[in-house]
Amino acid sequence: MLQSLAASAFAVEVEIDGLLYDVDTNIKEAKVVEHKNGVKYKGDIVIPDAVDYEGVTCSVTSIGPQAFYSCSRLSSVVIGAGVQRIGIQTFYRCPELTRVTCYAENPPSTQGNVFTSSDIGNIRLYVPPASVDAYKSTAPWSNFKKIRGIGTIAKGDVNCNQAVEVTDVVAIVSYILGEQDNDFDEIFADLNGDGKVDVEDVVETVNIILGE
Ligand SMILES: [Ca+2]
Ligand SMILES: [Ca+2]
Repeated sequence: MLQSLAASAFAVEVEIDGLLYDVDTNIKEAKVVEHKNGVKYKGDIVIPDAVDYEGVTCSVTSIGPQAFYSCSRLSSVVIGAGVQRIGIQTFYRCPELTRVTCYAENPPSTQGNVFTSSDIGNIRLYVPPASVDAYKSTAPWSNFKKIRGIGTIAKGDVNCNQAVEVTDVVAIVSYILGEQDNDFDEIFADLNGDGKVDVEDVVETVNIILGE
């Protein structure tokens, strides 16, 4: 009896879809926390708006301190709309992180430097279109290389100028040839979604231009 009372008073730690959370069904909130036993999150991570635990839907409202600390193989993170707070050193030293998508309308409040030792100047940030200005004026979010509105860029528009045209074909070819361009955005260049940018994507871009 005492045990069940204690359990109801505190958040429980639970793994859902590969992410570890502190879930509190009383207040219906969940916090993403660092994985245990040296396991590091890697690849493309999606933090949902909410998680279900024991029949209760809990909003994911925060990402805990050091949750993604030194995740050397973390490539991208999607942050759900419910996240309001991000703890200290949450994305400390994530050298392969190149893309952060944050659905929160208001830039989540941050504790200390959330992105210390990650190459924030080279990470792209995607946020709700109406919130771009807010992120651009709020540190540390304002330090991201490029801040763009989610869904405002079409496939094939790799230089993000709102048109798919011959300059985009040139940009993709240049990228394939190994030339670097700061405005180039790989995700919009992978038109067929196979995870790589190659001649097939050039063909698809040309087809868009030709209206096929
Ligand atoms: Ca373009
Ligand atoms: Ca491709």
